[in-house]
Amino acid sequence: INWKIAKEYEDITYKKCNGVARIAFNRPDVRNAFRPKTTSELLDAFHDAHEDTSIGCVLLSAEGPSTKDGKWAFCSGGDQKARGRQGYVGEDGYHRLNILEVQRLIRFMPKAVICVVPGWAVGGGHSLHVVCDLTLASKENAIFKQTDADVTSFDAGYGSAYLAKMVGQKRAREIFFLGRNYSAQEAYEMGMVNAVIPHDELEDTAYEWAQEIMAKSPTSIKMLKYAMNMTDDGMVGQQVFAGEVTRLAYMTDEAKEGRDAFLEKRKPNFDKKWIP
Ligand code: 1HA
Repeated sequence: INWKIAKEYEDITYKKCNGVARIAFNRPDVRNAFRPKTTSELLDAFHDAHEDTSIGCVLLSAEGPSTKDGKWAFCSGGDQKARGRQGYVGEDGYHRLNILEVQRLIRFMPKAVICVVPGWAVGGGHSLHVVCDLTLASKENAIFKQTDADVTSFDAGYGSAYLAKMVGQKRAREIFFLGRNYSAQEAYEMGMVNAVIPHDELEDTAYEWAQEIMAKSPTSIKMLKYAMNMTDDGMVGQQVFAGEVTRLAYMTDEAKEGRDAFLEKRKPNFDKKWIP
Protein backbone atom coordinates (compact mmCIF):
# COMPACT_ATOMS: atom_id res chain seq x y z
CA ILE A 1 0.00 0.00 0.00
CA ASN A 2 1.51 3.27 -1.12
CA TRP A 3 0.46 5.44 1.85
CA LYS A 4 1.16 9.17 1.52
CA ILE A 5 1.43 11.32 4.64
CA ALA A 6 -1.61 13.62 4.67
CA LYS A 7 -0.48 15.76 7.61
CA GLU A 8 2.21 15.60 10.27
CA TYR A 9 1.11 15.33 13.91
CA GLU A 10 2.79 14.50 17.20
CA ASP A 11 0.47 11.90 18.78
CA ILE A 12 -1.07 10.36 15.66
CA THR A 13 -0.14 9.56 12.08
CA TYR A 14 -2.44 10.46 9.18
CA LYS A 15 -2.04 8.94 5.74
CA LYS A 16 -4.06 8.47 2.58
CA CYS A 17 -3.98 6.03 -0.36
CA ASN A 18 -6.49 5.45 -3.18
CA GLY A 19 -9.50 6.88 -1.39
CA VAL A 20 -8.67 5.33 2.00
CA ALA A 21 -7.62 7.49 4.95
CA ARG A 22 -5.63 5.89 7.76
CA ILE A 23 -5.61 7.61 11.13
CA ALA A 24 -3.42 5.88 13.72
CA PHE A 25 -2.52 6.42 17.37
CA ASN A 26 1.20 6.97 17.74
CA ARG A 27 2.06 6.72 21.45
CA PRO A 28 2.93 3.01 21.52
CA ASP A 29 5.11 3.28 24.65
CA VAL A 30 2.02 4.12 26.74
CA ARG A 31 -0.19 1.58 24.93
CA ASN A 32 -1.49 4.48 22.79
CA ALA A 33 -3.27 6.22 25.67
CA PHE A 34 -4.83 9.51 24.54
CA ARG A 35 -4.14 12.89 26.10
CA PRO A 36 -5.87 16.15 25.04
CA LYS A 37 -3.26 16.73 22.32
CA THR A 38 -4.09 13.28 20.90
CA THR A 39 -7.82 13.92 20.83
CA SER A 40 -7.35 17.39 19.27
CA GLU A 41 -5.25 15.83 16.53
CA LEU A 42 -7.82 13.05 16.03
CA LEU A 43 -10.58 15.65 15.66
CA ASP A 44 -8.52 17.52 13.08
CA ALA A 45 -7.73 14.40 11.04
CA PHE A 46 -11.28 13.02 11.20
CA HIS A 47 -12.60 16.41 10.15
CA ASP A 48 -10.28 16.36 7.13
CA ALA A 49 -11.31 12.79 6.23
CA HIS A 50 -14.95 13.84 6.56
CA GLU A 51 -14.55 16.83 4.22
CA ASP A 52 -12.23 15.24 1.63
CA THR A 53 -14.53 14.04 -1.18
CA SER A 54 -11.80 11.75 -2.54
CA ILE A 55 -11.89 9.72 0.70
CA GLY A 56 -14.47 6.92 0.85
CA CYS A 57 -13.43 4.94 3.90
CA VAL A 58 -11.43 5.59 7.07
CA LEU A 59 -9.24 3.16 9.01
CA LEU A 60 -8.67 3.92 12.70
CA SER A 61 -5.53 2.03 13.63
CA ALA A 62 -2.39 2.29 15.74
CA GLU A 63 1.36 2.41 15.31
CA GLY A 64 3.55 0.00 17.21
CA PRO A 65 4.85 -2.02 18.78
CA SER A 66 6.13 -0.41 21.99
CA THR A 67 9.84 0.38 21.85
CA LYS A 68 10.03 -0.63 25.53
CA ASP A 69 8.69 -4.19 25.45
CA GLY A 70 7.60 -4.91 21.85
CA LYS A 71 3.91 -5.24 22.78
CA TRP A 72 1.10 -4.01 20.52
CA ALA A 73 -1.79 -1.76 21.47
CA PHE A 74 -4.70 -0.16 19.67
CA CYS A 75 -5.49 2.26 22.50
CA SER A 76 -5.53 2.05 26.31
CA GLY A 77 -8.00 4.92 26.77
CA GLY A 78 -7.48 8.22 28.54
CA ASP A 79 -3.92 8.99 29.67
CA GLN A 80 -4.24 8.69 33.43
CA LYS A 81 -1.24 10.97 33.89
CA ALA A 82 -3.15 13.77 32.15
CA ARG A 83 -6.29 13.23 34.20
CA GLY A 84 -7.38 16.08 36.44
CA ARG A 85 -10.44 16.58 38.61
CA GLN A 86 -12.88 17.41 35.78
CA GLY A 87 -11.37 15.76 32.73
CA TYR A 88 -8.10 15.37 30.89
CA VAL A 89 -5.86 18.42 31.17
CA GLY A 90 -4.19 19.85 28.07
CA GLU A 91 -1.32 22.31 27.62
CA ASP A 92 -3.82 25.16 27.97
CA GLY A 93 -4.80 23.92 31.45
CA TYR A 94 -8.43 23.22 30.56
CA HIS A 95 -10.06 19.93 31.56
CA ARG A 96 -11.70 18.17 28.65
CA LEU A 97 -13.53 14.96 27.73
CA ASN A 98 -13.18 15.54 24.01
CA ILE A 99 -12.76 11.89 23.10
CA LEU A 100 -16.57 12.03 23.11
CA GLU A 101 -16.38 14.51 20.20
CA VAL A 102 -14.16 12.01 18.39
CA GLN A 103 -16.81 9.34 19.00
CA ARG A 104 -19.47 11.63 17.51
CA LEU A 105 -17.35 12.37 14.41
CA ILE A 106 -16.91 8.63 13.82
CA ARG A 107 -20.59 7.97 14.44
CA PHE A 108 -21.87 10.71 12.12
CA MET A 109 -19.17 10.46 9.46
CA PRO A 110 -20.92 9.79 6.10
CA LYS A 111 -18.31 7.10 5.34
CA ALA A 112 -17.52 3.74 6.89
CA VAL A 113 -14.92 3.77 9.68
CA ILE A 114 -13.05 0.48 10.20
CA CYS A 115 -11.31 -0.04 13.53
CA VAL A 116 -8.05 -1.96 13.17
CA VAL A 117 -7.03 -3.51 16.50
CA PRO A 118 -3.41 -4.75 16.54
CA GLY A 119 -3.20 -5.16 20.34
CA TRP A 120 -4.82 -3.87 23.54
CA ALA A 121 -8.22 -2.13 23.17
CA VAL A 122 -8.88 -0.94 26.71
CA GLY A 123 -11.14 1.57 28.51
CA GLY A 124 -11.85 4.53 26.22
CA GLY A 125 -9.93 2.65 23.49
CA HIS A 126 -12.43 -0.19 23.78
CA SER A 127 -15.27 2.32 23.45
CA LEU A 128 -13.74 3.73 20.27
CA HIS A 129 -13.79 0.28 18.68
CA VAL A 130 -17.44 -0.08 19.74
CA VAL A 131 -18.41 3.15 17.99
CA CYS A 132 -16.62 2.33 14.70
CA ASP A 133 -18.68 0.71 11.94
CA LEU A 134 -16.54 -2.43 11.69
CA THR A 135 -13.71 -3.95 13.75
CA LEU A 136 -10.87 -6.17 12.50
CA ALA A 137 -8.64 -7.69 15.17
CA SER A 138 -5.17 -9.22 15.28
CA LYS A 139 -5.48 -12.96 15.90
CA GLU A 140 -2.31 -13.13 17.99
CA ASN A 141 -2.22 -9.77 19.78
CA ALA A 142 -5.64 -8.15 20.14
CA ILE A 143 -7.00 -8.08 23.69
CA PHE A 144 -10.29 -6.39 24.56
CA LYS A 145 -10.75 -5.15 28.13
CA GLN A 146 -12.90 -2.65 30.01
CA THR A 147 -11.14 -1.00 32.95
CA ASP A 148 -13.57 1.92 33.31
CA ALA A 149 -14.86 0.61 36.65
CA ASP A 150 -11.29 0.22 37.95
CA VAL A 151 -10.35 3.86 37.41
CA THR A 152 -13.75 5.58 37.87
CA SER A 153 -13.82 6.96 34.35
CA PHE A 154 -16.78 5.27 32.78
CA ASP A 155 -18.38 5.59 29.37
CA ALA A 156 -22.12 5.58 30.08
CA GLY A 157 -22.90 6.26 26.41
CA TYR A 158 -21.96 4.29 23.31
CA GLY A 159 -19.13 2.47 25.11
CA SER A 160 -21.57 0.62 27.39
CA ALA A 161 -25.19 1.05 26.30
CA TYR A 162 -24.46 0.62 22.58
CA LEU A 163 -22.08 -2.25 23.35
CA ALA A 164 -25.00 -4.00 25.07
CA LYS A 165 -27.00 -3.75 21.85
CA MET A 166 -24.06 -5.35 20.06
CA VAL A 167 -23.14 -8.25 22.35
CA GLY A 168 -26.28 -8.52 24.49
CA GLN A 169 -26.99 -7.26 28.01
CA LYS A 170 -25.43 -10.13 29.96
CA ARG A 171 -22.18 -10.01 28.03
CA ALA A 172 -21.90 -6.21 28.17
CA ARG A 173 -22.44 -6.24 31.94
CA GLU A 174 -19.80 -8.95 32.29
CA ILE A 175 -17.31 -6.92 30.21
CA PHE A 176 -17.80 -3.83 32.38
CA PHE A 177 -18.44 -5.38 35.81
CA LEU A 178 -15.59 -7.91 35.74
CA GLY A 179 -13.13 -6.14 33.42
CA ARG A 180 -11.59 -9.35 32.10
CA ASN A 181 -9.38 -9.81 29.04
CA TYR A 182 -11.01 -11.15 25.88
CA SER A 183 -9.12 -12.47 22.87
CA ALA A 184 -9.92 -11.52 19.27
CA GLN A 185 -11.67 -14.87 18.84
CA GLU A 186 -13.80 -14.36 21.96
CA ALA A 187 -14.69 -10.82 20.84
CA TYR A 188 -15.63 -12.24 17.43
CA GLU A 189 -17.89 -14.85 19.00
CA MET A 190 -19.60 -12.14 21.05
CA GLY A 191 -20.38 -10.18 17.88
CA MET A 192 -18.20 -7.13 18.49
CA VAL A 193 -15.47 -8.04 15.99
CA ASN A 194 -16.11 -8.67 12.29
CA ALA A 195 -13.03 -10.78 11.55
CA VAL A 196 -9.97 -12.23 13.27
CA ILE A 197 -6.94 -11.68 11.05
CA PRO A 198 -3.34 -12.96 11.33
CA HIS A 199 -1.31 -10.03 12.69
CA ASP A 200 0.93 -9.71 9.62
CA GLU A 201 -2.10 -9.41 7.32
CA LEU A 202 -4.18 -7.06 9.49
CA GLU A 203 -3.44 -3.72 7.81
CA ASP A 204 -3.61 -5.12 4.27
CA THR A 205 -6.91 -6.82 5.05
CA ALA A 206 -8.37 -3.60 6.46
CA TYR A 207 -7.30 -1.80 3.27
CA GLU A 208 -8.95 -4.53 1.14
CA TRP A 209 -12.18 -4.28 3.15
CA ALA A 210 -12.10 -0.51 2.60
CA GLN A 211 -11.64 -0.99 -1.15
CA GLU A 212 -14.57 -3.44 -1.24
CA ILE A 213 -16.82 -0.93 0.52
CA MET A 214 -15.68 1.81 -1.85
CA ALA A 215 -16.80 -0.23 -4.88
CA LYS A 216 -20.39 0.27 -3.62
CA SER A 217 -22.57 3.31 -4.20
CA PRO A 218 -21.49 6.11 -1.83
CA THR A 219 -25.05 7.30 -1.24
CA SER A 220 -26.16 3.79 -0.33
CA ILE A 221 -23.33 3.32 2.17
CA LYS A 222 -24.01 6.69 3.75
CA MET A 223 -27.78 6.27 3.98
CA LEU A 224 -27.47 2.69 5.28
CA LYS A 225 -25.02 3.80 7.99
CA TYR A 226 -27.36 6.61 9.02
CA ALA A 227 -30.39 4.29 8.89
CA MET A 228 -28.68 1.81 11.21
CA ASN A 229 -27.56 4.61 13.52
CA MET A 230 -30.93 6.29 13.65
CA THR A 231 -32.74 3.71 15.77
CA ASP A 232 -30.26 4.34 18.58
CA ASP A 233 -29.53 8.05 18.11
CA GLY A 234 -32.94 9.60 18.79
CA MET A 235 -33.66 13.03 17.35
CA VAL A 236 -29.97 13.62 16.52
CA GLY A 237 -29.99 10.42 14.45
CA GLN A 238 -33.11 11.65 12.68
CA GLN A 239 -31.49 15.06 12.14
CA VAL A 240 -28.44 13.50 10.46
CA PHE A 241 -30.64 11.25 8.30
CA ALA A 242 -33.01 14.14 7.55
CA GLY A 243 -30.16 16.31 6.27
CA GLU A 244 -29.40 13.71 3.64
CA VAL A 245 -33.10 13.35 2.73
CA THR A 246 -33.21 17.11 2.18
CA ARG A 247 -30.09 16.92 0.05
CA LEU A 248 -31.75 14.27 -2.17
CA ALA A 249 -34.90 16.42 -2.40
CA TYR A 250 -32.76 19.40 -3.51
CA MET A 251 -31.78 17.38 -6.57
CA THR A 252 -35.38 17.20 -7.90
CA ASP A 253 -37.04 19.50 -10.46
CA GLU A 254 -39.56 20.41 -7.77
CA ALA A 255 -36.86 21.86 -5.54
CA LYS A 256 -35.39 23.81 -8.45
CA GLU A 257 -38.85 25.24 -9.24
CA GLY A 258 -39.39 26.20 -5.57
CA ARG A 259 -36.09 28.06 -5.42
CA ASP A 260 -36.44 29.69 -8.85
CA ALA A 261 -40.01 30.86 -8.14
CA PHE A 262 -38.84 32.57 -4.95
CA LEU A 263 -35.93 34.28 -6.68
CA GLU A 264 -38.14 35.32 -9.63
CA LYS A 265 -40.87 36.61 -7.25
CA ARG A 266 -43.63 34.41 -8.74
CA LYS A 267 -45.83 31.55 -7.56
CA PRO A 268 -44.16 28.14 -7.92
CA ASN A 269 -45.58 25.95 -10.67
CA PHE A 270 -45.01 22.44 -9.35
CA ASP A 271 -45.71 19.67 -11.78
CA LYS A 272 -48.54 18.19 -9.69
CA LYS A 273 -47.62 14.54 -9.75
CA TRP A 274 -48.24 12.87 -6.40
CA ILE A 275 -46.13 9.83 -7.06
CA PRO A 276 -47.47 6.86 -5.06
O1 1HA B 1 -13.82 5.86 30.02
C1 1HA B 1 -13.31 7.03 29.60
C2 1HA B 1 -14.15 8.10 29.35
C3 1HA B 1 -15.53 8.05 29.57
C4 1HA B 1 -16.33 9.17 29.34
C5 1HA B 1 -15.76 10.34 28.89
C6 1HA B 1 -14.41 10.39 28.63
C7 1HA B 1 -13.60 9.29 28.88
C8 1HA B 1 -12.25 9.37 28.67
C9 1HA B 1 -11.44 8.29 28.93
C10 1HA B 1 -11.96 7.11 29.42
C11 1HA B 1 -11.04 6.00 29.72
O2 1HA B 1 -10.28 5.63 28.89
S1 1HA B 1 -11.04 5.28 31.29
C12 1HA B 1 -9.89 3.97 31.12
C13 1HA B 1 -8.45 4.44 31.18
N1 1HA B 1 -7.54 3.38 30.85
C14 1HA B 1 -7.18 2.39 31.67
O3 1HA B 1 -7.65 2.27 32.78
C15 1HA B 1 -6.18 1.39 31.15
C16 1HA B 1 -4.88 1.54 31.88
N2 1HA B 1 -3.90 0.59 31.34
C17 1HA B 1 -3.91 -0.72 31.62
O4 1HA B 1 -4.81 -1.24 32.26
C18 1HA B 1 -2.76 -1.51 31.12
O5 1HA B 1 -1.69 -0.63 30.86
C19 1HA B 1 -3.06 -2.30 29.81
C20 1HA B 1 -4.08 -3.40 30.14
C21 1HA B 1 -3.60 -1.40 28.70
C22 1HA B 1 -1.77 -2.92 29.29
O6 1HA B 1 -1.15 -3.68 30.30
P1 1HA B 1 0.39 -4.12 30.13
O7 1HA B 1 0.58 -4.75 28.81
O8 1HA B 1 0.76 -4.89 31.36
O9 1HA B 1 1.22 -2.73 30.07
P2 1HA B 1 1.61 -1.72 31.24
O10 1HA B 1 2.94 -2.08 31.81
O11 1HA B 1 0.49 -1.55 32.21
O12 1HA B 1 1.71 -0.35 30.42
C23 1HA B 1 2.85 -0.02 29.66
C24 1HA B 1 3.12 1.46 29.88
O13 1HA B 1 2.02 2.21 29.37
C25 1HA B 1 3.21 1.81 31.36
O14 1HA B 1 4.12 2.90 31.48
P3 1HA B 1 5.60 2.68 32.07
O15 1HA B 1 5.43 1.93 33.35
O16 1HA B 1 6.31 1.88 31.00
O17 1HA B 1 6.13 4.08 32.24
C26 1HA B 1 1.83 2.32 31.68
O18 1HA B 1 1.79 3.23 32.78
C27 1HA B 1 1.49 3.05 30.38
N3 1HA B 1 0.03 3.13 30.21
C28 1HA B 1 -0.81 2.16 29.81
N4 1HA B 1 -2.07 2.61 29.78
C29 1HA B 1 -2.03 3.89 30.16
C30 1HA B 1 -0.68 4.24 30.44
N5 1HA B 1 -0.32 5.47 30.86
C31 1HA B 1 -1.31 6.38 31.00
N6 1HA B 1 -2.61 6.12 30.76
C32 1HA B 1 -3.02 4.90 30.33
N7 1HA B 1 -4.32 4.69 30.05
